[in-house]
Order: sequence, then structure tokens, then C-alpha cells
Amino acid sequence: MRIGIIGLDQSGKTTLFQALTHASAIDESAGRGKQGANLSIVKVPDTRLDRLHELFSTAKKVQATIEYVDIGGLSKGSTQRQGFQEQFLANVRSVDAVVCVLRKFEEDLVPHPEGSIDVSRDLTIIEEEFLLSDLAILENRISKLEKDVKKLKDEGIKRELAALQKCSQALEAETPLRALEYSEEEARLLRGFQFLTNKPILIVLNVGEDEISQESQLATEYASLASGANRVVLSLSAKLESEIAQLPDDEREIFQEELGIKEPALNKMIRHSYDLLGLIPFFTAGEKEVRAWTIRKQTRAQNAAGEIHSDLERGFIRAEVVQFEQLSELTSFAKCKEKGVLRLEGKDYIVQDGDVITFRFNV
Ligand SMILES: Nc1nc2c(ncn2[C@@H]2O[C@H](COP(=O)(O)OP(=O)(O)OP(=O)(O)O)[C@@H](O)[C@H]2O)c(=O)[nH]1
Ligand SMILES: [Mg+2]
Repeated sequence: MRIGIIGLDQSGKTTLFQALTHASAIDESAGRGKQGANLSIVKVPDTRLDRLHELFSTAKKVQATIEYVDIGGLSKGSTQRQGFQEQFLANVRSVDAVVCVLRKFEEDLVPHPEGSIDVSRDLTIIEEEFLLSDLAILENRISKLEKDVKKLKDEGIKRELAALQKCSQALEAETPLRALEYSEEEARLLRGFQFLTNKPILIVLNVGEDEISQESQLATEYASLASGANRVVLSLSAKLESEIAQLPDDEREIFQEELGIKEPALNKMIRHSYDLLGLIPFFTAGEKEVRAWTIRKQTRAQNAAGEIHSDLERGFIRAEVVQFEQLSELTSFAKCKEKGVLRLEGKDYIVQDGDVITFRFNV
């Protein structure tokens, strides 16, 4: 699962990306991968896993991860330019969700490409570019299908055409595709196009350091930016986050205390992006390892087992499940069993956020 960081030029994308890389990237993989230095595998912070690690103190802690890519800048009209089209859009199309950085910080030394600070305008510019780009793809495909449908009288083509027309009508009314509802068939037909306006979007207001204490006011003020499906808005200072991330652990805590913050805003952002992707963690815990595994919401126990190893999926017998809160309170599997809160679940059980699971299997 990969998230692309986008935004207008000089909005703070790379600063945010560096904060992510310093804060929680897996060392050996940071900066490697297809996109060169632009890809970072980032650990998802989860206090529940920390608690499990306390309970199983001999164990190694393995966090869930997601990947972030610093995709680069976008400016007004840029998706219409040749060359840029291919690179930037191919990069955005290949991600599962986007973090859109909007510049809110004032800084005379850093010119804003539009000449002033206005986050709503900047978001509109970006959405507009995405919209135009999706429309261009739709129009191409629709005109081809319209010819085919006359020649071939094929039901499949008719249905694809209908789905694409539904999308193009929405875009012409300036409605991003993520705001529409799709049947399973439509969703399947559209998947391959990887439409930009269909991607979940996390809007990050990159605020000045003097504004970080106003997080809740900002959230209210800019709530409208997050209207519609699969859109979330939050504020942070990319610059401050990257400074915090570069501090050694002990100094970091002191620094945060001085600023009156419990947890870096970056952690919240990572958790939000994980959630936006429709992902949840389940845990495994033992003397060797406590670990968070990533699955999509609504995953069956048998498929969840497959995340760990294909043998577990193939030879699945049952899942022994306890809610994190109960294990945390009772402190051991044995006590959970005693109290009757350790449940036996079959292959069709839908795994819940925070389930601690031991799989029984036989191959
Ligand atoms: N004062 C202030 N400056 C910031 C903040 N975030 C980023 N900057 C500065 O803004 C400039 C641009 O930041 P980058 O992170 O390089 O922005 P970018 O979006 O990656 O820029 P491009 O890749 O060129 O589009 C740098 O000089 C940063 O130091 C902030 O929160 N406050
Ligand atoms: Mg950059």
C-alpha cells in the first residue's frame, strides 16, 4: 500500500517526507526502491502494540508499515503540459491514496507559486488538474467504446460505456469520482483506470510553527475542505515535525513537553493515512515476537492468516481471538482463557481492528 505526497510547488512536501523518513522509516529500506530517494517505508505507530510489547517483554516488536512516495510539485495547468503528464500522473496513478500538502505557513523567503496563502484555492487548483486529467482519459475511452458498441453489439462494452459515462457526467459537474457510489461491477471496471479523483485524499495543512497550538480551531475552520467521501483534513508544521523527528528519543520527549504536545502530529497523520486506505491491524503476540499485521477491513480470518504465511491460510483450522483491551487488562492468554474471553472463531470470522489472534493450522 503506497501513499503519494503531492501539492503545489514549495508547499513543504519534501520537508514532510523527510520528517516521515527520520521519524519511523525502516532504516535499511529508507530512500531505496523504485523511485530512488523518494520512497520511504514507514512504521505505523500504535500504542496497543507498545502495550503488547510490555506484556511480552522478551519479544521483538514489529510494527505495521505503509509506504510514502514524495511525488513532487504540481502547478496550475501543469497536467496539460506534455512530458509532465507522463511522469507526474503515472506516479500519482500508481499510489493507493494521496496526501495533499497545502501551504498555510507564512515565509517571505519562500515564494508561493500563486503569490499568496490561500489553501482553498490551492486545493481547487489540484482537484481541477486531477479532474481534467481523468476527463481526458474518460473521453478517449468513451469515444473508442462508442465506435465499438455500434460494430460489436457486445453487452460488456455497453456496460463499460455506461459506467464511464456516469463518471464523465460527474466530472463535468465538478464532482470528484470518489464521491460517487459504485456497484461491484462498476468498481471492477473502473479499477484499471486508476482515476486520480477516485483516490482517497488526506489534506494536510502545513501551518506555521506559531499555529500548531490552534489545531482544533483550524480543524473547524477548514472542515469544509474535507467534505465528501474519503477526504480527511488535519494540520501540522512539516518543518517542526522534521525537527522533532531528527532528535534523539530522550530529547524529543523534553522538546515535546516544552511545546505542550503529547505526540508528534506526524503519528496522527500516519494513522489517518492507514485508515484512509481502508486498512486495519490485527496482532499476533508471543515470546518471540509481537507484531501488527495489515489487512483490509472486512477480511475473513482465513485470508488474514494468509497475510502471515500461505501455509496458515491453506491449512487453516481455527483462530483463537481475544480483543486487545481484554488481553491488556488480563495481561496473559492463560487468564483470558480462564475468564472465557478467548474465543474460537472459524474461517469466515471477520477480523476486527485490534484482535489478537493465534492461528491453528495443519499442513
Ligand atoms: N517557515 C516554514 N518554512 C517551511 C515549512 N515547511 C517547509 N518550509 C520551507 O519551504 C521550502 C519548501 O519546502 P519543501 O519541503 O522543499 O517543499 P516542496 O513542496 O517539496 O517543494 P518542491 O518539491 O520544490 O515543490 C523550504 O525552504 C522549507 O524549508 C514550514 O512549516 N514553515
Ligand atoms: Mg520537494
